Amino acid sequence: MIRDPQTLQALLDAVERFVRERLVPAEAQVAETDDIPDDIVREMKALGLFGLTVPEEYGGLGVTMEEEVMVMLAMGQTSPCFRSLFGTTVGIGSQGILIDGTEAQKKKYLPLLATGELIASFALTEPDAGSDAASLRTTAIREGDHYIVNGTKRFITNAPHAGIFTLMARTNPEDKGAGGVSAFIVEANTPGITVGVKDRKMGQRGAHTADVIFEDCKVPAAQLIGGREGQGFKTAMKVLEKGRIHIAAICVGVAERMQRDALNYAIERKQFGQPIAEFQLVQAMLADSQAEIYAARSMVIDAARRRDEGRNVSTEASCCKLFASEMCGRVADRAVQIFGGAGYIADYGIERFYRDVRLFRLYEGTTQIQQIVIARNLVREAMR
Ligand code: COS
Repeated sequence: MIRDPQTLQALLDAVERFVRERLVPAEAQVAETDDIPDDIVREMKALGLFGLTVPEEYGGLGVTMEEEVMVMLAMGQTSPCFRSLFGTTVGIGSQGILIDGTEAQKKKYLPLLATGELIASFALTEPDAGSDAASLRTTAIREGDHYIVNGTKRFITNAPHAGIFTLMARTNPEDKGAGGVSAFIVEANTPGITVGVKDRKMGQRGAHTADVIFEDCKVPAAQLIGGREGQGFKTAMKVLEKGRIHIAAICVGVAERMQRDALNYAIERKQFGQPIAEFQLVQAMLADSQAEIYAARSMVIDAARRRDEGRNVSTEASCCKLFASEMCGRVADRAVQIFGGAGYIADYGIERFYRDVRLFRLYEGTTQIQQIVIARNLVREAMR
C-alpha cells in the first residue's frame, strides 16, 4: 500500500542518490577492508534507513510492506552488505518487538532502533539447530524475576554491532518442540554474553556475523517478548515470513544491478569485430535474466500488497524468497558468463556479486525450507 506517493518518491529519490553517489563508489573499499566507513553509517542513520519499519509514533518512518519493498529494490542496486547493516534492525531483529512486544517494550526500544542508536540482531540459529529451528537448545530458566540463559547462537548477523538481541530460547525444557520456545529482548551488554570472532565468509564482506555465547546470563523477566512464555517460535516464524519478502526484494534489486553491468559490458566488449551484445547467444542470456527479474519483481510487489491488505502471505512470502533468490543466482551466473574471463577477475566487480548473492538461497530459510512451507500450506488448505 502506498500511502503518500510524493513522500515515498522523495524517500526513494534520496535512497537512489545515496546508493549512486556514496555506496557504489565505496563498494570495492568495503570489500577490501571488510568495514563500512563511519561517515556512510552516519548518512544511513540521517536518511532514516534504520527506522524504516518503526511506526511514526515511535520515531520511525512507518513504511508499509509495499513501501519497504520499493526502498529495498533501490538499496539492492549496490553491494548487499550495506543493506545488511540496517536490515536486521529494520527486519528480523526488531519485528518481534513490533509484532508481539508489550507496549512498554515498544516504547523502550523502538525509538532507539529507529535512530540507529541501537542495532538489533536476531538470534535463532544454533550449532545444531538451523533449518529445524524448533529444536533449539539454548535455555532460559526462570529464577525469581529473571531468566538464566545458557547456550550458543551461530551465524548471527550484526552480532558484533548489536545493542540488543531478539533471542529465541527454551523456557520449558520438558517441551522439546516449538511450544517450549520463548522470545526475549536481551541487551548486548548484559553480563554473561560473549560475541565470538567475526566469521570468515564467502562474500558480503562489510557485513559481519559471529557466534553469541550465553553463560548464566541473567535476563530480567520483563524482557520476555509479549510477557508470555511459549510464543517465541511463532514470533520467529512471523518475523521470518515478513523478512522473506524483504530479502526477495533485495534479490531483485541486486539482480537488476548485475544485469545492468552485464548489459553495459556486452555493449562495450567487442569480439569477432562487433559488440558481444549483438550476438544472439549473449542476447539469450540477457533476455532470460530480464524475464526472470521482471517475474520476481512482480511477485514481490504483489506479495507486499497482499500483506498490507492483512491477508495471510505465508505461501506467497516463501514463493518470493524461493524464486527471487534462485533467480538472483542464475542472473549472477549469466552475468559472469557474459563478462567472460573478466567475470572471474576481482577488478571487474561481478565476481564479488556472484559470491555475495550465494547467501540469499541460504539465510532466512533455505530454498528447501521455502519449498516445505509452500507445499505444507497447499496440502493443509486442500485437506481442509
Ligand atoms: N506465522 C505464525 N505462526 C506460524 C508460522 C507463521 N508464518 N509458521 C508456523 N507457525 C506456527 C504453527 O502454526 C505452529 O503453531 P501450533 O503449534 O499452534 O499449530 C508452530 O508455529 C510450529 O509450526 P510448525 O509445526 O510448522 O513447526 P516446524 O518445527 O515443523 O517447522 C519450519 C517449520 C521448517 C517451516 C521452520 O522450522 C522454519 O521456518 N525453519 C527455517 C528457519 C529459518 O528460516 N532459519 C533462518 C534463521 S534466521 S537467518
